[in-house]
Amino acid sequence: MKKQLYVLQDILGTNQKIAREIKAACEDKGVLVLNLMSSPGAGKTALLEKLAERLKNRYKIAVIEGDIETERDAERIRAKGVPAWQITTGGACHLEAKMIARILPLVEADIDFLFIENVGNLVCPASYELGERIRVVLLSTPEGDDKPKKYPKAFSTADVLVLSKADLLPYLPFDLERAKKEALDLNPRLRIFVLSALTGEGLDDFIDFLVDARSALSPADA
Ligand SMILES: Nc1nc2c(ncn2[C@@H]2O[C@H](COP(=O)(O)OP(=O)(O)OP(=O)(O)O)[C@@H](O)[C@H]2O)c(=O)[nH]1
Ligand SMILES: [Mg+2]
Repeated sequence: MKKQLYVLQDILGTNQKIAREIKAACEDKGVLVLNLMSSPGAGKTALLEKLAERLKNRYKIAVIEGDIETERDAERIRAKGVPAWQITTGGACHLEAKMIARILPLVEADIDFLFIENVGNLVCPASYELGERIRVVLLSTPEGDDKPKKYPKAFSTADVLVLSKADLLPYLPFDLERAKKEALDLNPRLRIFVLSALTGEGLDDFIDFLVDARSALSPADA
């Protein structure tokens, strides 16, 4: 048991070291790195498709996609005219920093935003930093308002909570205030956005937040 613990500590320690190197290198270049986490199907790629449409004419953006199998999500992003790299983990339930480090040399150095979509999973990705400045957790309305306290690490380690699929709120017994309160109880510094990638509602506020965060990183050339 003890040996298992040491091995896990070693894996996480190595991951954190690589993640910190990625973070420093990207921030030096003025690249805002975001790590999107959620359970499968909460709408990570749909949100990135919308962000691609809205940001690509004003900013240089790139996307790294994480999935167990298939190139599907990267193809969806490329169809929006934004460069995307697909990592397939072949079974692993999360991305690790070393996987991002392998892709980074392929990504243009002068981008403004690097979005990393993690493997759909509300548990394992929370333990692995990827070099992100901003960690975003999505919770979609069909999943239920009771999820933050059941999957606490995803919410307690995030900087931003996106309550997604807001267009479905009229049809679901999802208590927005309960979800917000549960998440804030775990993490009072969470920024919360309620939005729909389908209708675009709430998207402007989220985009303003992203642009401000990018400016704060590099005020001179934002
Ligand atoms: N009604 C509604 N449906 C949405 C919204 N966003 C995404 N969807 C739908 O939800 C499903 C899953 O969306 P994806 O963007 O593929 O979700 P994901 O989180 O990227 O999924 P994985 O990559 O498999 O983890 C798709 O059928 C989308 O069309 C939304 O804002 N409203
Ligand atoms: Mg996806």
